[in-house]
Amino acid sequence: MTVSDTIAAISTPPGQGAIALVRVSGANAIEVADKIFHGKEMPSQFEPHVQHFGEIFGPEGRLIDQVMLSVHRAPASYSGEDLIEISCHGGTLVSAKVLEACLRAGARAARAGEFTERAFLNGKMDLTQAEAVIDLIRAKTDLALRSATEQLEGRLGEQIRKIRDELVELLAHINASIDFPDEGITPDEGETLLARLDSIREEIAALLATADQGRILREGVRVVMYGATNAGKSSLLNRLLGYDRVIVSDAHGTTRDTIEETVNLNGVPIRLLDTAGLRTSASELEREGIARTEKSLQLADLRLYIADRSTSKPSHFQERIRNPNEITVLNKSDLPENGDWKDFHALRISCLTGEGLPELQKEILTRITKQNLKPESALAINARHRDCLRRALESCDRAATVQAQGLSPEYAAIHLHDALRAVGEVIGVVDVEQILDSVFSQFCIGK
Ligand SMILES: Nc1nc2c(ncn2[C@@H]2O[C@H](COP(=O)(O)OP(=O)(O)OP(=O)(O)O)[C@@H](O)[C@H]2O)c(=O)[nH]1
Ligand SMILES: [Mg+2]
Repeated sequence: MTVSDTIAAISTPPGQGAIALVRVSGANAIEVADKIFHGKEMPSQFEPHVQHFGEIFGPEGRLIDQVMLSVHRAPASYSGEDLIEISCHGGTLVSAKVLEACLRAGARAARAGEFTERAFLNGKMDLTQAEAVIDLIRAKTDLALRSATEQLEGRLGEQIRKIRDELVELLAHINASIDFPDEGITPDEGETLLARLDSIREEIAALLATADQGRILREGVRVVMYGATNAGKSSLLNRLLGYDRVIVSDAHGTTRDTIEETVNLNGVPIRLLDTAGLRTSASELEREGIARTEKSLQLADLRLYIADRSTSKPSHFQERIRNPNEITVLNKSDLPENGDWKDFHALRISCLTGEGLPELQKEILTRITKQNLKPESALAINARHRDCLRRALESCDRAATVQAQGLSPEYAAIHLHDALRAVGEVIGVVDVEQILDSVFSQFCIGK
């Protein structure tokens, strides 16, 4: 596949900064640079990857800025095409004028993610690596960053290619037995074929099992704090965040809406939700808040039930505590304990003094890690990969069923072709056009 036109964009975020970067990529990129750059040499004569000082001139020959410009020749560039990078001064207007000069000299404005899309189309990276670029940009914690870096290095792509190769080989055996039944070739059949298929299914299932980890690293773990009014939920949010994000007061029903903030616990992004306190005699407004609390509880990965230990224990409380996805927290340990809580097994904290907070943070991490986070394995698929791999697994299952039923191998072959297509979608080797848009539209312009 070849892409002919030349694109340009400001690659640095909008706003003021010391430097802004304008990128131009495509067959005419160097020609564009020659037109607008004035220095000791023409960009077309530059040694690749070396920055050169010069001036950028606009259409009427007016000086726009003093810049550093480097030329990266195809295929040794990020996009795999001729690529120009212009570092100009970081004002919003300056970079916009430099971009405009590039556009007037023959480039067109790039769409979001188009530089990375070209890198993919030019074979510089597979689709999982392109997606890793987005993850890298969005990563909020070290662990998420490590996962993105490994994916960018191609670890996921490698695994997928291995599964593809095995499927291709399996299909080859089946086709051989269909096409040349009497030629003296002895392709794998029956049990041997099923055993091969089984091992492929296991590999796909193992990758699918990393989906939860992927979601957590990309989106964070949803931890919802709930409980009676005035228990100290909002105080705990502020404490864990380290600043006064939400209003705290001794009035019951202070928080009316759900409020979300992200905190970083040992590299795991935690999306902490503060909710409206639960009570029955409430205004309509407050009832809406409570309805939202209940909705967010349904989506929680982990719940923190917060109770005020200086008040009596609510009825029906006992049943809740055995849930592995729930931690019971008794707040206000600086106050005398109500007799109801005597010998009650729960984490005791004080948002006032900070007592018990490190233990609570540790417990949150333990619960999450037990569920589905394996910090030692950074491989983690995203929702799109999961969708492809699920379909692949289903097709493999169908192939196994028809094979086990002793039906003609053509039937298994049909399902295996489906599986092959679904696995290929992960790295972008089939139905490329269709999936490209959805992947690259998430990028920023200039990446
Ligand atoms: N003594 C003491 N007071 C606390 C502690 N934590 C919170 N408080 C007080 O308890 C009151 C209620 O705290 P909030 O954090 O607003 O409680 P909440 O659970 O968010 O309440 P609602 O939003 O009404 O559901 C405030 O006056 C806090 O200052 C604590 O550990 N010790
Ligand atoms: Mg509150």
